[in-house]
Amino acid sequence: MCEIESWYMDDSSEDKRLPHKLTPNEPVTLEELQKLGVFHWKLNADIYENDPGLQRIREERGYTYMDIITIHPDKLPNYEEKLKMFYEEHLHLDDEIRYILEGRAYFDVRDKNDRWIRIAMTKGDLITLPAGIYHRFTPDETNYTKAMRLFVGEPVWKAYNRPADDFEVRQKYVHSLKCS
Ligand code: KMT
Ligand code: NI
Repeated sequence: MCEIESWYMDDSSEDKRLPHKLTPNEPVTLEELQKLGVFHWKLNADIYENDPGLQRIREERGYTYMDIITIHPDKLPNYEEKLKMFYEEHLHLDDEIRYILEGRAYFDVRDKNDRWIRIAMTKGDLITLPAGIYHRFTPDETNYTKAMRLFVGEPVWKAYNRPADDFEVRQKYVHSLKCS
């Protein structure tokens, strides 16, 4: 019940906002995501402004920074351009931490064998993607997400598109997979 739904993607070039499940569907468990360094919490997004559960996670993990981004054609300046950037396969030097307050969206991450896993994020899902993991983001067919962005200290949004295999953060991440 508290699991987020995730699955291996097909490789059709159809609209990225569609689910892209394989036939038959090949689900991915939370344990498999954890082995990739992806962690998930389910929170009550209705009380995000005053939620002791969220507060505890922020304190434990040092998420001092937060802001809120609304991903909708009328709300996000340069919407199409940004979506294109978000869907380019990339990595960051720091963890990417997102908490869905309203709506839905997909995060795609690469597994150990370089296959795409699609993670369906809905209201109340908080996820952390580790520094160095290749990933991308897209709205789903509803085209609406309001998400909290969290960060340890001053945020750095810079994305490095693949290939970034020589980056120290990438090598560290790849090494960490061998030990998990
Ligand atoms: C990223 O770097 O992948 C993003 O910021 C995704 C959009 S924020 C919900
Ligand atoms: Ni990213």
